[in-house]
Amino acid sequence: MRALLSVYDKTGVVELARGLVALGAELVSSGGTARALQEAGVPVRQVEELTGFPEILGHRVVTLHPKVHGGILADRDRPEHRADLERHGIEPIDLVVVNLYPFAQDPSVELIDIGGPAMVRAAAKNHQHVTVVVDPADYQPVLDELRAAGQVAPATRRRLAAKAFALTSAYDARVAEWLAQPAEASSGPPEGPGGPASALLPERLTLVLERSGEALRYGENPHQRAARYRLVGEPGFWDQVVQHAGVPLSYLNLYDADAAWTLVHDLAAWSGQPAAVIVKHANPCGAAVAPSLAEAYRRAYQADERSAFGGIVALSAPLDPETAAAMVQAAQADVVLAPGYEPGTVAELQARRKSTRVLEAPPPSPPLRHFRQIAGGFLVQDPPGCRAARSTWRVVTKRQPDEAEWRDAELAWRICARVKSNAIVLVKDGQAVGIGAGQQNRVQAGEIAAQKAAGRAAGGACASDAFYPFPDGVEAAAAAGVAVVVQPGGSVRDEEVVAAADRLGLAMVFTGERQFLH
Ligand code: 93A
Repeated sequence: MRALLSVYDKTGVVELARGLVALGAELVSSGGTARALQEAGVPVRQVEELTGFPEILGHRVVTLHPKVHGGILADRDRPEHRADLERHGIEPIDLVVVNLYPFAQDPSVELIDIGGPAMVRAAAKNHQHVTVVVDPADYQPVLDELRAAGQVAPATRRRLAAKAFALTSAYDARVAEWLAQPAEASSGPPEGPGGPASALLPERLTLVLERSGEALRYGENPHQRAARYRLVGEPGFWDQVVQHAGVPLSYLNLYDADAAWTLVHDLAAWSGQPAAVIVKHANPCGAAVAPSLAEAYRRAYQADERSAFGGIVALSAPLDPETAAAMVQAAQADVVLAPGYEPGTVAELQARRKSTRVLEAPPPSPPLRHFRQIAGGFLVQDPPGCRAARSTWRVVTKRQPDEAEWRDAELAWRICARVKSNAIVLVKDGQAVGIGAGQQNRVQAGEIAAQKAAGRAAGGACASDAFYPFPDGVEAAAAAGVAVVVQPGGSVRDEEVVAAADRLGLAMVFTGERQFLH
């Protein structure tokens, strides 16, 4: 057996090489990989010994040679291929181990790998005779198969070939996306909200996705099939989440947990305090910040105890015994997400309800783009969320908010940005006391919020995700007792709306930024 190893990421390559040598394989490697193996005392031939041709153009041409590609592509079952090998002194290559220049991390012309994908595609094409390995996670399973059976099974070779083509197509898609940007915008990574490159949406988007794990039990409803996918070559957020207890995650668990985790981190980062969020049907029904996590949780729960049943609870800090004790006294949760768990707290949650999914998660990695499928295509936009900061907001009433009112207004606004439209959020002292979500008119969203607040919004803040088209919404906010209203502004009737706020003794702040969410 002859193996060709050419890897940018040298993780695990020495162990793989040792294993292959122990099985009697001859190793051939490009410059850097050969050096790494030699330093580890593993016998290896340089590619240039095989080809009789040195690396040229500062590593641009290393393995691009008929002696390499002939050795990979030869169909061993065809006499004319075997004759070609013989005539040109080409040695067959049975195993190709390659990983590519990290173009995605630092896009530049020099990091466009040419020789690596060429070998990967050649080996994948000839998978009937050649094994291609592009992922260090496959080193051990391949070694195991070789040890057990003396060869890699045809089904494994086919699976690895499919993985290899998925990798090269994802790789080329990134290059194409980068090149489609004008040169001055493409000096950094291809995406980034707020960055110069994001001024343009890419002309072409090729997403190569792979299923992560087994299919989910079902989709939103039992008659819909579902699975979670991630971008090829980029282990996603959910691949790093550790489940400590509970039954497997469902489609809706993942959807709601994503909303809860994003919001709780936003609130904790903004406030500098522990935060807790409870989500139902993708909308927060409770959200609070407080000096302690237990207090934040209690206040998030008390926001809407009825809706919290079976909800997704997200905590910004590791679960401590006091918070766990509060949680087991409250309505049962379907999912709990936290950055960690103090000793005993997982068991306490489990004792409350065995099936609750208890998840330990890293900080969220917000998507760079937001996709929605419609008939015949996709809508693509920048991800939702707050961009404008308080420093750019404008008080438009005679009355100015005091500092406590400002804080409540900011919190109400941040929560409102994560509630499906039309959304009205009432906040008092760091706690959402009434959340009106997903109504087709703003007044009713306000009525629902006020009804849920049941008098608790007095002296607090009201946020509206879009402008008030009429004074009636502001009158409803005043009836709920709030002291300040925060909204984007921009209605043709702004003057009437501000006059109503003045008449009602409210402070009103314009953010200049709408927060529709669907
Ligand atoms: O510059 S290349 O496009 N030209 C080549 O001929 C070539 N052969 C292998 N890049 C090439 N490679 C890449 O070099 C591999 O894909 C791998 O990422 C890296 C390994 O180089 P080294 O073994 O010298 O560290």
